[in-house]
This record gives sequence, C-alpha cells and structure tokens, in this order.
Amino acid sequence: MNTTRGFTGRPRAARPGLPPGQYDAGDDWPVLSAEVTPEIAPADWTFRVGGLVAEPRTWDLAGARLLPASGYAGDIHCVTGWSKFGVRFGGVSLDAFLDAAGPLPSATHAVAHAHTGYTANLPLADLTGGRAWIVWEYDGQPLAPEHGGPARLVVPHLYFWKSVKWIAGLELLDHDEPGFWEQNGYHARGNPWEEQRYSGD
Ligand SMILES: Nc1nc2c(c(=O)[nH]1)N[C@H]1C(S)=C(S)[C@@H](COP(=O)(O)O)O[C@H]1N2
Ligand SMILES: [Mo]
Repeated sequence: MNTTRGFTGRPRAARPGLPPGQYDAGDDWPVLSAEVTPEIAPADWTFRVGGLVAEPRTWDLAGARLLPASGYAGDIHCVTGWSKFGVRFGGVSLDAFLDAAGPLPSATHAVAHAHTGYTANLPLADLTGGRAWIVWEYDGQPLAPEHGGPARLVVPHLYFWKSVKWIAGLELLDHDEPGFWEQNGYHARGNPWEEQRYSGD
C-alpha cells in the first residue's frame, strides 16, 4: 500500500526566484497595455535622453545598434501577479545611452516616456549599473509590437510596469515625479521583493 497517495495537504514550496505574492505564468506572456498598440516603423523609432544631462542626445534604431550589444536573460514580474521565468531580451544597456548624454550631478530621478504618452518614474540609481536596457529583440527575434516593439525599456528588478513599451525617452530630473500608474496609487519604486505594489506598501 502506498501511504503517501492522496497526501496533498502540504502547500507546495514557492518556486525559487518567485517574489512574494506572485505566480509563475509559465509559457504565457500576457499583454498589458493602457493604450492601443501604436504602429511605429523601426525606421521611425527614436530614443532621446534629455533633462539634466550635459548633452541631450537622440538615437534612431540604426544609431542605437552601433552601441555595445547587451541583453537581459532572467525573470520579469508584473504587479498584477504573474511572473515569467527565463525571458531573453537583446538590445543595449541603458548605461551606454546615459554615459553618452552625461547625467548632471543634480540628476536623481528620471521619467521614462513612451511614444504614446505613457510614463513611469524611476530613481536614476535603478537605471544604471547594468540593471536596465533598451531592447528590440526577444528570443533573438524582433520585439513584437504588442510587447513594445520596435523598442522598449526593461528594468527587470522592478515591477514590469516600469518597463515602458514603445520607449521614446528619458527625462532626467532632480526630484521624483509620479508617472501614469504612480499617479494612480502605485508605488514610486516598485521593488517586487519588498512587495512595493501600492503607495504606502
Ligand atoms: N507604453 C506602455 N508601457 C507599458 C505598459 C503600458 O500600458 N504602456 N504597461 C506596463 C505594464 S503594467 C506591464 S506589466 C508591462 C507589460 O509588458 P507586456 O505587455 O510586454 O507583458 O509593460 C509595462 N509597460
Ligand atoms: Mo503590470
């Protein structure tokens, strides 16, 4: 007789790497967009770094591709609860863009804005040190329009609402300025490991 049959009462251990309150979405990659997916031809995409920088700079996709290639392979976490393991994004580290523009010492925060108008605010420290990317590939293929193609921001150590799709630029500021979701009750920083979902968390 198998005495372990039916022994289902013990809660399954959470998957390692899963932040508190999250579930593993498996092969699904949900699309979460506040806007209608814009039609942006790769040749028309631009990315600008401005605000408190020594020299505001704008890149098109061809120019961005000349920067050292970099990418992120790992996990992403949406504040609605899903996490996705083992994604692979290809593009360029945000450090390369920021180094070219030269953040002024007074710059402490940034607002990332999309070509559609969506915004998200981030501490500058979360965008530097090899922890944020501008990406145009997923699994070695062009990033799909509904997932932010031609190119999006990826800041995987924060909740994924910070990873602005159809990224248009970064405005460097000397203060924090709430973006789209942050104005609607979401947390200013959004660290999934501390469950910083809502302002006050
Ligand atoms: N421009 C723009 N970027 C955005 C969003 C959005 O609505 N518009 N949604 C955010 C949220 S809440 C999440 S979880 C991710 C979703 O990215 P995905 O649709 O590729 O999964 O994009 C983030 N970036
Ligand atoms: Mo999200």
